[in-house]
Amino acid sequence: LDGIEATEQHRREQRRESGFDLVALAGYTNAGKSTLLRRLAADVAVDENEELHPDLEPTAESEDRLFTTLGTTTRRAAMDRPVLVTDTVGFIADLPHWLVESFKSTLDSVYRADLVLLVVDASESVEEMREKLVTAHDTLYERNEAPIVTVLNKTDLVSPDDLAEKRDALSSLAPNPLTASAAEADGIDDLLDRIERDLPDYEHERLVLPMTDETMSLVSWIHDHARVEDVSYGDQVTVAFEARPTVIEQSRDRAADLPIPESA
Ligand SMILES: Nc1nc2c(ncn2[C@@H]2O[C@H](COP(=O)(O)OP(=O)(O)OP(=O)(O)O)[C@@H](O)[C@H]2O)c(=O)[nH]1
Ligand SMILES: [Mg+2]
Repeated sequence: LDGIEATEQHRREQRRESGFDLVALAGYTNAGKSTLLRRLAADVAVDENEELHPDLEPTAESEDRLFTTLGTTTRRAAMDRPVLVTDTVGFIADLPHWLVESFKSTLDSVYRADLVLLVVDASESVEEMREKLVTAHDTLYERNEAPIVTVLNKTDLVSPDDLAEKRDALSSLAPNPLTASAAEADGIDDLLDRIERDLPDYEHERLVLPMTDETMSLVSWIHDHARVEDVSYGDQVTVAFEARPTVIEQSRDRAADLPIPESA
């Protein structure tokens, strides 16, 4: 698993540097994430490493299915802004306690996403939906500040009245949700618009750093979290980059914490 994780992390970093925003699909198993991904995707697959699990049947038992999307599928979204959408492992209700931590470690792409689409099966009862939303939020907020957009999927299975009722009942957990039917390709354009609108805007920053040992680790942190435009080394290190506002704030804090070299 470590190997897969390292490779995927490397790939994500390359994509981020080449200017892509990362959107992750999260939610319980069977919510419709993979179906939705196919609807959101531009025609060309960025990569599909499904060959990692060539022997898994779609009907495989849930223990196997936990890992079916571990070799994740990532596709470019069908929109002008360069956005990649990544499918993830579905949460499983009543996951045994001992499995929870290893499950969370498979959510790396969610934790690094710029925006999370939390997909919920709207044909389930309000109680079920509520419980799943609460658990999903707990897991997501633990490690990521990215905006979460809730998608009530499978609207083709729910009457308009029922749907309105469910929206109301869940409004505090899922304010402003989107509704979609991935199966019938309904609501997809609205979803793409919303992604475009809710992705945090990037801001420019230029940091001038003292040349110390710790500086290099800050520069590599910036590489991991931002789109680096230019780095120049002299008596000082200058880094110009674009990043989300929270990343810029963090980079400034880290820069302020750098030790000042004695010769300065
Ligand atoms: N009626 C209906 N069925 C849907 C819709 N979206 C997905 N499905 C069906 O729901 C089932 C699960 O869909 P997937 O896209 O595989 O769900 P998933 O969230 O990727 O599930 P995991 O990979 O197990 O986490 C499939 O049988 C889909 O055909 C929808 O909008 N309406
Ligand atoms: Mg899936």
